[in-house]
Amino acid sequence: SDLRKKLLETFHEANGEFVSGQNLADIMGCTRTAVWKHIEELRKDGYDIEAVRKKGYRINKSPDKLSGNSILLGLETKEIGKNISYHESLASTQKLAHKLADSGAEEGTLVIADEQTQGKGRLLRTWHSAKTGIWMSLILRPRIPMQQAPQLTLLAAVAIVQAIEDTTSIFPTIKWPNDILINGKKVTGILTEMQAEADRIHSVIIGIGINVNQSLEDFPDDIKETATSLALEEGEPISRTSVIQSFLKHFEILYTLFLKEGFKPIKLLWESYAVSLGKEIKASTLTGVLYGKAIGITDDGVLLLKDSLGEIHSIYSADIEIN
Ligand code: BTX
Repeated sequence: SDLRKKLLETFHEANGEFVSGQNLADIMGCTRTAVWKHIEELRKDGYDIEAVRKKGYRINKSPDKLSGNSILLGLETKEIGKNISYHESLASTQKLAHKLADSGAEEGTLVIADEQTQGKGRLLRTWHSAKTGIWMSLILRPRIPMQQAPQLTLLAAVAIVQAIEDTTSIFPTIKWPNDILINGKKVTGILTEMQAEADRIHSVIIGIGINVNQSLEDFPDDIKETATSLALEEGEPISRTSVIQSFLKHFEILYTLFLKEGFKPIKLLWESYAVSLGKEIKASTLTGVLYGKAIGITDDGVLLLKDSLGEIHSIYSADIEIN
């Protein structure tokens, strides 16, 4: 509500100092009892608000506020995420990441926004990016052959699963190539894009969207049935900062391993989280629809589908439905 917004703004301006109840009542144009009621509401939402007689109220801790500094504080990586470009609102973190990559941003630079107004999925689809999710793009400069870039999508998926397992009691699964599911519903999408020339990679930009503290009403109708958030599954709010820090840590470990030993060790981990393998699936590719059993992924991260005639198809890019 407007009053709540005003209350939060006032606390924000007070910068951690006490604001008296009377002062708050004057600013908000309501009674001190009404102020107290709003304070109770904020407490229920996770704000740690201290009340001291004759001094008033102050906020000690806001729930889940994102900032570059709060992510850096306690971040355990060497390179990944050490350079953060944080914004309250962006059209798309991908777009800005491409721009930064063009102008020489170093490996591990992370672009992150509280909200995206034009979040994008694959194939010109929309990614809904209201506040309370994690919307971020990671800039990498790997010296690998171009055709290996899609493997980084699978690597990122493993790191996200590990981060979710670290920060919640949830065990998510991966659906090839880029969905992370909880109880069959989508909690994360990954969009990997590349800047390259001839066969040299300039940069790989991994865009990641994670639904964290959305409630069901926060999702638009077209995805209410298919999407979920960490908070919805866990039954309590989750700190986005912790999820991001954990993701960056796991990503760096896996990425270092990948650059040294290739995709094989990543593949093993990925398979251990995958739901689609061994199942009957429908794969919609740009050239048509295939039905069959998902029998595995190759060392390159390509999905293998065996149809009813026993023929094996390599699938490089598709949407998968598990039957
Ligand atoms: P995708 O094409 O696999 O999935 C897009 C589809 O997922 C949509 O068509 C819709 O059905 C569904 N969807 C849209 N929004 C959500 C959501 N919040 N939760 C669950 N399902 C949803 C996946 O594309 C790649 C998404 C990458 C998003 C990140 S966010 C940071 C970066 N910036 C940016 O613009 N995109 C990436």
